[in-house]
Amino acid sequence: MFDLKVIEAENAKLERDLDKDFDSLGERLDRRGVDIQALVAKAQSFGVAVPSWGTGTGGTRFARFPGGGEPANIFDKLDDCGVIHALTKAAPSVSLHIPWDKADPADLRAKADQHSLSFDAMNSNTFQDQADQMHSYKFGSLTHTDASTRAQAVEHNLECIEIGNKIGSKALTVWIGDGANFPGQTHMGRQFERYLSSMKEIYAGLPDDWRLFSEHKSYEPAFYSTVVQDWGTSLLTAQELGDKAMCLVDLGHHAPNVNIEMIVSRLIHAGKLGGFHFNDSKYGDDDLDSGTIDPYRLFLVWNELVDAEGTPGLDLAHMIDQSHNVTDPIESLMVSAMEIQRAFVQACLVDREALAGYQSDNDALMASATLRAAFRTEVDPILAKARQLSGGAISPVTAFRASGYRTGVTERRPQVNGAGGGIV
Ligand code: LRH
Ligand code: MN
Ligand code: MN
Repeated sequence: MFDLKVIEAENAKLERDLDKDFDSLGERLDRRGVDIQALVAKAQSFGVAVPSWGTGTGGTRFARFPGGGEPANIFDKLDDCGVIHALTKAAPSVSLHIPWDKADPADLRAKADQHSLSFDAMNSNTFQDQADQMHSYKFGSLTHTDASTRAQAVEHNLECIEIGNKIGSKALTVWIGDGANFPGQTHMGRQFERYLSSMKEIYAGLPDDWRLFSEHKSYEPAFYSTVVQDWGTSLLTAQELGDKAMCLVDLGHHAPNVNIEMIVSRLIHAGKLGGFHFNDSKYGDDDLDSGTIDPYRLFLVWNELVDAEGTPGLDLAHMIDQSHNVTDPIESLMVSAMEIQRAFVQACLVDREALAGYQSDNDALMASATLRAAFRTEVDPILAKARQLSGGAISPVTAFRASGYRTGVTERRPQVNGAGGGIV
């Protein structure tokens, strides 16, 4: 178990410096007419869900190099998520992946309660075959040409809803790898129609207070065409299904240089933005830690979200979706949660009145400078103060390392063999 006393002990070493940094930032923000306490409250209100699958080393299709104390099952994963939240106070929920995390719902709830965690969207998996499965997804799942294979994939999604319902989740995220590797391999129109009709069956099984998220991705594992390849197809799907169907944007699921913040803006306009999978990427679906490659893009996405705050019906599910190959997953997830929180707080700093004025005056230089002024503001003391006030660690990574948690779980949990590929 994680020893919470370490937080107090580590915080005691950093408190004085934090107070000085906080006061000095407060003074500077005051000159800009910004109340630092209001920003602390904003930071404290922030939460992002941790992906259960992110707590283990992901690996690539070439290799997986597990670290010590890899979680052996969902209960270990929830223990790790508990540590992430205890230290950052920014990750109060977990997103499960079925069947990877399949377990007795009562046990899942009990373990989550132990760590004051809740469950965000459930994720179905019809992109892999499972050992006990009758029909293969090699040539597709919800869009397969064979009706029994489609029915099996629909049934799996309904089971995810059933499990989720028992543990307090309120959404199902559907991402499928269906597509084609060769021109001519599939009839793109008929394949999409099969997708819509399968999704309608899933939608019909959705409880009234649930939402169905469709997640797009441009390519991989299909390399010529993908059924739900972009936000256009995702939006068509959500519009055809009904009010409870929304689009989920995974930041890594776009071609390089795509203007993701504009996609966000369009989906908000359509009333169909449901949630995010946060991560960062350089080339494709790299699943790198949030804010490590292009923090300005993350900020620009948050700028759209903060701008749209208060839009009727806008209720976003914020989740991380990362894979960690060379870092301690707990540390990476903590840093990512804090980077996403940082982008949110920086976006709250945008002088929106001034920006609107520059936009209507066509003052491009000052409009862009207004955004950068917010992005360049060092908000570390705000984030650290928010954590401290919420009972978290001023410096989560330092406290985690001081806790000896990784050494403890390395001794307790079975050693994992690195042979074979990893989770995509
Ligand atoms: C697909 C994806 C999707 C899956 C997860 C493991 O690339 O982003 O969200 O559920 O990875
Ligand atoms: Mn994703
Ligand atoms: Mn992905």
